[in-house]
Amino acid sequence: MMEKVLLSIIAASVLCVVSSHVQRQYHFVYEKKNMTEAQSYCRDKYTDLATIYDEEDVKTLKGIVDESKVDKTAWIGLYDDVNSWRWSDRDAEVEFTNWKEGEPNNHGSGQYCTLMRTNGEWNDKPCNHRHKSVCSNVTDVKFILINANMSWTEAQSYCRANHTDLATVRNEAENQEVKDAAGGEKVWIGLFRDSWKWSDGSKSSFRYWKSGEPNSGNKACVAMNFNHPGGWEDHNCDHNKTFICYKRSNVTFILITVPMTWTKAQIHCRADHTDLATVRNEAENQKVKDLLKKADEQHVWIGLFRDSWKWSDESKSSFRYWKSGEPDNGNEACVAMNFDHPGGWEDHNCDHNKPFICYEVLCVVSSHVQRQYHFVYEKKNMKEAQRYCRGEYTDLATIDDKEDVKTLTDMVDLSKILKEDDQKVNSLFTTLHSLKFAFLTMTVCK
Ligand SMILES: *[C@@H]1O[C@H](CO)[C@@H](O)[C@H](O)[C@H]1NC(C)=O
Ligand SMILES: *[C@@H]1O[C@H](CO)[C@@H](O)[C@H](O)[C@H]1NC(C)=O
Ligand SMILES: *[C@@H]1O[C@H](CO)[C@@H](O)[C@H](O)[C@H]1NC(C)=O
Ligand SMILES: *[C@@H]1O[C@H](CO)[C@@H](O)[C@H](O)[C@H]1NC(C)=O
Ligand SMILES: *[C@@H]1O[C@H](CO)[C@@H](O)[C@H](O)[C@H]1NC(C)=O
Ligand SMILES: *[C@@H]1O[C@H](CO)[C@@H](O)[C@H](O)[C@H]1NC(C)=O
Ligand SMILES: [Ca+2]
Ligand SMILES: [Ca+2]
Repeated sequence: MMEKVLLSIIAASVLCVVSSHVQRQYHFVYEKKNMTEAQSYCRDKYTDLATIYDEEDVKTLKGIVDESKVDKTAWIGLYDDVNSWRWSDRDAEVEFTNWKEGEPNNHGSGQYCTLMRTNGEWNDKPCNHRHKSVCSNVTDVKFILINANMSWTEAQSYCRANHTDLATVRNEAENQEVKDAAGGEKVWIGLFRDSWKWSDGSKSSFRYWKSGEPNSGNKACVAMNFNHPGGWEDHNCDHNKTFICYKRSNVTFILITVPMTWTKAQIHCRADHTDLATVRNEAENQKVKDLLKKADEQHVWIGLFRDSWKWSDESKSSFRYWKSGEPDNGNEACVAMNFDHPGGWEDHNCDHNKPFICYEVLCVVSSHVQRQYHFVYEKKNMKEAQRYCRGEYTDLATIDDKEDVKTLTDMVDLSKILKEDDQKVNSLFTTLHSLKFAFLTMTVCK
């Protein structure tokens, strides 16, 4: 039996089950592999490549290593995500780039920000270098030169406070506009890279670089050097090295036999245990299977899910305000607000013509976008509405919280959307679905 589920607590938290207090067991593997092979091996046999949270962990590793077998260095889970370019004002794939030949080269391993050269070509540079910058200002003139030397981060704060954000360049024409605005200066633009990451997705900000490291642009993987007591070095990912895995210790799976929806199950697990079960390898899968056999259950929820709803402007807002019983149709891929039912959301056929809401960016204060909404009472289908909003304003309305819903219900002129079928306004699109029954939960002991 299929059952619709509304996911109000969403994606970002999927990987963050593991808190820094979770006990981890480190395992050295003295067989040499390159970083990707080492990663697969750790994920298969343990949990992942080692994540390191503090000096205590470094000490633990130095204590258990067999130095005669490591040949000085061993991979840990840290790596430089060299392809993670993003614009300051949006969280979306970067489409247009204008790199100088040979760039981005991450020279010296510390180049995470983008400088437009005087000829309009781009180069990655260390973010703490001081340059002039170009902001975008969506309310007035498009691009504005800031004629003071600042680090990239200072320039970003300046642009967000006084304009919209550092300049986003979406095509050749905009590149020319920014170059013109720069008036012959080298300038920061909004492109930056989210650089060092842990293989298991955890957020440890602990670093233990050997002095002078990281030091080379094309070396994106990290090894601990046990000759230099545990200091970290960047190395080529294709080198074969011994490596360190960790195992999240003592994960206990608990079977709950009370039937609930997936969302209710998730809330229950987060309240009483750690989260819905994450099944990371064959061994854990077997543990789950054994539990099911014992309890004579055939279907259980686990923590994996898909949230396929996306906002037109690709922003990541996880706020949902479905009317109860909605979304209720797999073929209805667009979302309308129903102002009869104050602001509740319904899924609708994207081809229907409805009035709609656009927004434009007023300003961005520390990544919170302030929007001005505009109701358009002329009826269009979703694609046409999207085209219209992108032409006249920024995009179809994105709604971040209840405050926004209230703003919209206060603003709407109901007399202009008279007929029953018109009391809805387009804004986002796509489908989600799921299963049911008992579920598993997971505890991670300290
Ligand atoms: C900015 O830095 C450049 C190069 O370091 C320097 O020549 C210039 O005078 C500085 N400009 C301002 C406005 O401080
Ligand atoms: C905004 O601009 C003013 C005037 O140029 C400047 O003094 C202020 O520091 C800027 N704000 C930020 C946060 O940089
Ligand atoms: C840029 O935008 C801000 C509001 O975000 C506005 O106050 C300012 O006057 C605009 N124009 C210029 C030329 O700075
Ligand atoms: C690691 O080795 C495998 C197989 O030998 C190869 O396919 C992969 O590209 C290598 N990875 C890196 C990062 O060099
Ligand atoms: C790493 O080891 C594999 C075989 O295990 C080998 O094919 C490969 O050439 C080695 N790579 C390097 C860079 O030594
Ligand atoms: C795992 O947890 C159980 C009880 O929760 C405890 O008895 C056992 O000692 C733990 N094992 C390890 C390896 O920490
Ligand atoms: Ca560079
Ligand atoms: Ca290095």
